[in-house]
Amino acid sequence: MKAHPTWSDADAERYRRAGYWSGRTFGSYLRSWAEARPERVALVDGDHSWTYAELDTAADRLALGFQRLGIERGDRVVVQLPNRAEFVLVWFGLQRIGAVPVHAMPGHRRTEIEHMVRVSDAAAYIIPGRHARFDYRELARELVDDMAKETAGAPLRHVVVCGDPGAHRDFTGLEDLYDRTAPPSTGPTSGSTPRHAGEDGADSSDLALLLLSGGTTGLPKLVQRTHDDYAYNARAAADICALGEDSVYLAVLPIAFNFTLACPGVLGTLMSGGTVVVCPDPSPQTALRLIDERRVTITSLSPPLVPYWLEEAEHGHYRLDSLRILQVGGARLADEMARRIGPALGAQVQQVFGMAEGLINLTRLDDPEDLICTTQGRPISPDDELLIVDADGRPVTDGEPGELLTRGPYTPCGYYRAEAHNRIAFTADGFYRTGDLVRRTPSGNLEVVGRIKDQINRGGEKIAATEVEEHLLTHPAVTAAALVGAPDAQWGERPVAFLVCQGQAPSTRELASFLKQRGLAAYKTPDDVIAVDRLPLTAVGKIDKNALLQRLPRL
Ligand code: OOB
Repeated sequence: MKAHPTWSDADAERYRRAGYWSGRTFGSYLRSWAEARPERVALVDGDHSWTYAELDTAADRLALGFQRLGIERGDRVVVQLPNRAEFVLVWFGLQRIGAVPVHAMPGHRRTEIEHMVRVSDAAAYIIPGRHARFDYRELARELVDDMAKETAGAPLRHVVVCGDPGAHRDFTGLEDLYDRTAPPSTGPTSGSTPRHAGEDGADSSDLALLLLSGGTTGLPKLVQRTHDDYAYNARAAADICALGEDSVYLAVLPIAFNFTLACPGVLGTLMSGGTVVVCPDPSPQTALRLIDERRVTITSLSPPLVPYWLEEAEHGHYRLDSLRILQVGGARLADEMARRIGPALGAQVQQVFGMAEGLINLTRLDDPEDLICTTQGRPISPDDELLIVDADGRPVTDGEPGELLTRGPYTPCGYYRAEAHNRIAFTADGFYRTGDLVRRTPSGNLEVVGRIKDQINRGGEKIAATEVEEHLLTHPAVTAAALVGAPDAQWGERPVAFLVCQGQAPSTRELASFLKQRGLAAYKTPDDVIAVDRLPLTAVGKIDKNALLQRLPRL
């Protein structure tokens, strides 16, 4: 019996028969890639590189270490690593034993991590030591100690530090897990030794990873992705981008982000026999230098980074002629910005409208220029089903805007352990309600024209308004709160809090430090605070956020 809701048997059968679902796990994929091309370079990080054979061996050795810790098939492990080769090594090490990485972003803090650990009932939490002036060991320490004091629920059993565990003697260094005595892998036929344990134990319909959804109501939900669906996601995207052995993918955005990992990203590149280059920071200088030095052919960005890249490229310090595709997605790219990319970088822009929940839309490399610059692409699978509906759930006339609902071979039919929410987020016949307003153009490509979900998209980073509002309400001076997305030239939108207060309203800075104290990720902090006497309500008594948007000072 599966512990997670999934596709109907009939759909699963259809997707298998169509060849979308390969019946393979990521652990076994890596083994077969290593057999097919052992000496090719799979991964590059700074001066270090790993061939496919070395990546396979590293995954085996880490898998053994994880097993020694007591991590078993099906166990969930919260992974919060920045862009370093270790992300990829750890990810495949977990896959090899059938454990399930739960992807946290480097910017997440105590609130988000605790939520992910609790919902997934995680056996372990994997962190860097210090990174970007933040000590993740301190966060882990607090969490472990607080959870140990509780009588109900399982404690967090292990913290693994990719770096120095410091004074925390109960934490494990990733280095110590890495069993160098294990012989290099010799292929799947030697599968009786412990280092292969679990490799084939996992089933392709099992959970392969849990992704955090952008969230709309309450706390963010976890999206359950299986080996079958996620591998198809990566492969279908890789085919559309025509990836092959010569492809070199630069991972600029966090690898933990679905876009960077599998659209086609890291996994699509490895499936195609290409090379993944890890970019340690998203600054245009670092990224463009790596494109030059490593002859990068494809990379992905969120819209706010694009102008910085174009500006840096104009200096002409770098050879960028290897770059074929620049993917941009996560938030709406302005048409004008899209038009500037080709001439400035000499690369084809590809718009990507995707979601952790599944559906990915890509503009095609041979779409007319105008379509590429003005639409957000079309689905990657012939079996992605799309409905565009009005407020009553009725399909709109083609060309009219409406909410996008979707179902298909890589869009799971429910969130992890969220029965009540699933009944709202999915229709009775398993369509996911995206909350996005789209319009289908005559070409079949989609244009994202707005959103009906209560979410703020800050340049690709998603902020669930209600989650932040609940934190705001815990401030002693605040009696009512509403978070809205104000138009912003750089970020597309930025979070602004309207507060009704007793006495003096907190300043933006005070509020930022208050929310930091509460362990909320910094990107969710309101950029501005506006004190009001009361919040306007709609006819049905909900906070009228459109009316609040009208009250924003003009830019
Ligand atoms: C990606 O995934 P998430 O889960 O962080 O966010 C999904 C939401 C979408 O529902 C939509 O509201 C928005 O982000 N979005 C876009 C967009 N791409 C995503 N809105 C307008 N234009 C676009 N191009 O953001 C994601 C996942 C995989 C690939 C790319 C992006």
